[in-house]
Amino acid sequence: MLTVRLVRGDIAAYSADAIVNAANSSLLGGGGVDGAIHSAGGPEIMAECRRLREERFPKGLPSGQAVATTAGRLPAQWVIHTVGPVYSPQDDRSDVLASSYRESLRVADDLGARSVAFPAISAGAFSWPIESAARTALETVVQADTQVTEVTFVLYDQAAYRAFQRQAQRLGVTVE
Ligand code: AR6
Repeated sequence: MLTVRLVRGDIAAYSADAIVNAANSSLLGGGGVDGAIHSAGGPEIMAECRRLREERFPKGLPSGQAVATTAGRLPAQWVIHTVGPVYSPQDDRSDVLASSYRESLRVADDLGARSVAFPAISAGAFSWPIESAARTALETVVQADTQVTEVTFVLYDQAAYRAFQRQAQRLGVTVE
């Protein structure tokens, strides 16, 4: 049974078995969630990201996929890095966005993580409209086949928090 929670705040400060980073294909850092995670988590996370690039993803992590590293100094045990799609009004990339959530949960299952915190993937620098981002996020996690028992969406601002509340209500998803 999956419990879904909505909270406002900084995901880097959130305590869960695993937190999800809205990364880019380079895995070598950026702004938004990515910047917050690397700056609070310390250099160990980046060192592991560099190794991943050298050993497993020489061309970068494709969008819709996910990979885990240590969480360094963060309260979480692991960071799961996923690359969401850049929003395009001409091209429906919702399946790639859904895949980022599903693949992150699959990696969480491999780690044995039971609680996972997600940001609103693609809804910042990648320009995904927040209502649509929230709908895909919620519907994908509730339909996922996973051993994870707690998913928390950590939303940075009130607008995102409200959008997740509205979409949960529309989809009939109970949130705490
Ligand atoms: N905690 C929780 N949510 C946050 C935080 C935080 N500390 N900071 C921002 N958000 P974004 P993307 C919200 O841009 O759209 C990076 O440079 C933000 O308001 O972090 O997937 C990467 O390196 C928005 O609602 O991720 C990539 O290049 C949501 O989190 C690129 O941005 C996602 O915003 C990825 O873009």
